[in-house]
Amino acid sequence: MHDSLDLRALRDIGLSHDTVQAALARPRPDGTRLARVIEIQRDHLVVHDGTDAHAVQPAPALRAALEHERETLVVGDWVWWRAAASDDDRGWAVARLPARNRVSRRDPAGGRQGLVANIDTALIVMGLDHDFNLRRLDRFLVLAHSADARVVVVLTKADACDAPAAAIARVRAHLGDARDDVAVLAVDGRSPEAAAALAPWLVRGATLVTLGSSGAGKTTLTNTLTGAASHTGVVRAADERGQHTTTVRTLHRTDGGACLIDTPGLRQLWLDADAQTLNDAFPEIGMLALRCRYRNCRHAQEPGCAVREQVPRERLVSFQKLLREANRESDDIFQRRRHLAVMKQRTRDNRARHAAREAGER
Ligand SMILES: Nc1nc2c(ncn2[C@@H]2O[C@H](COP(=O)(O)OP(=O)(O)OP(=O)(O)O)[C@@H](O)[C@H]2O)c(=O)[nH]1
Ligand SMILES: [Mg+2]
Ligand SMILES: [Zn+2]
Repeated sequence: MHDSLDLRALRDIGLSHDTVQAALARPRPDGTRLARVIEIQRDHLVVHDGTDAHAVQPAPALRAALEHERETLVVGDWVWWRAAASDDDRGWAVARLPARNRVSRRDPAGGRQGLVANIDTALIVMGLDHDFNLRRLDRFLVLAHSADARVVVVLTKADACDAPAAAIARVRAHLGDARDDVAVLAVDGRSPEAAAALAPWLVRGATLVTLGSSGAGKTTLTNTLTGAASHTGVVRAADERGQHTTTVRTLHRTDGGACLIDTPGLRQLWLDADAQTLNDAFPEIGMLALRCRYRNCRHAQEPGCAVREQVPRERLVSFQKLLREANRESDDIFQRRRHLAVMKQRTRDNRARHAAREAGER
């Protein structure tokens, strides 16, 4: 099976060791080849095999399996796909491989919306203009953390800011020593120097994703990192203010051979994170809590609270807000799911009764 997989070409599109393992661990559907989902459109997907892009549709069986698991294909997924009989037809995505990680958020109905999969590094993009917001940064950090991705905070529009170094220092002070795994840079996203600054993460075969609010400069940075050649691949639409805004997630290749997924700004970011993920994303709070006077300290009014003494206030407020949200969300979601299940059963019962009556009348 190794022979029939063009590993060299597939590595160019981000094939990792885990995915090879996953591909070899189960039978390969007849007549299929491996490719990566690089774009999702309303009525089809685009997959890439490292050499060419192909428009495909999810096969009915795959569609049903995903629906059953309440999942969708996302950009970055790996699939087995089968070419169409004629060149004019679309091929079929037949099966999805297990992903090494997934970034997802909650949707208003309480479901889980997958954003991207198989990521190494998240570029959290924040503009050094009105976009700069440490609490929003914390939110994106949790999102990246839930996928176990490395994080680079990219402060864009450094050219339009008086003191980019001071902004970097503010972010660093906010995150503290416990998150020294997070890199923080300030760039002009339009300048080639941005590519040089990000070079350590843009290694061949690595997959990166841009995260950040609308207008932060994600697509500008993506265009700089991928060179002019990929501009045509960026699907854009003018919004009500006549600005270009990204509407779909698309995987691009950078000049150095990394894969970069540009995402639309997330207007509402409901985290798909439980308390454990939050504790992992704010490691300093758990560590310091051991030194609070009271074991069940809530780091609110209690005397002798080491967390309140040492964690920057804004960071602690972030944590507490996200924690409340995580707890409330999980309650809500279970309630909504139960409600949905009851409604579905009722519909099924009604349909069955209806069918029985019709059969009786015939
Ligand atoms: N001066 C300056 N302008 C920038 C920089 N980065 C982005 N811009 C401008 O900011 C605006 C928004 O940039 P985009 O790259 O489209 O923002 P985005 O994050 O992709 O936005 P969405 O697609 O809506 O999520 C554009 O007018 C860019 O030219 C920068 O580093 N410096
Ligand atoms: Mg964009
Ligand atoms: Zn405390």
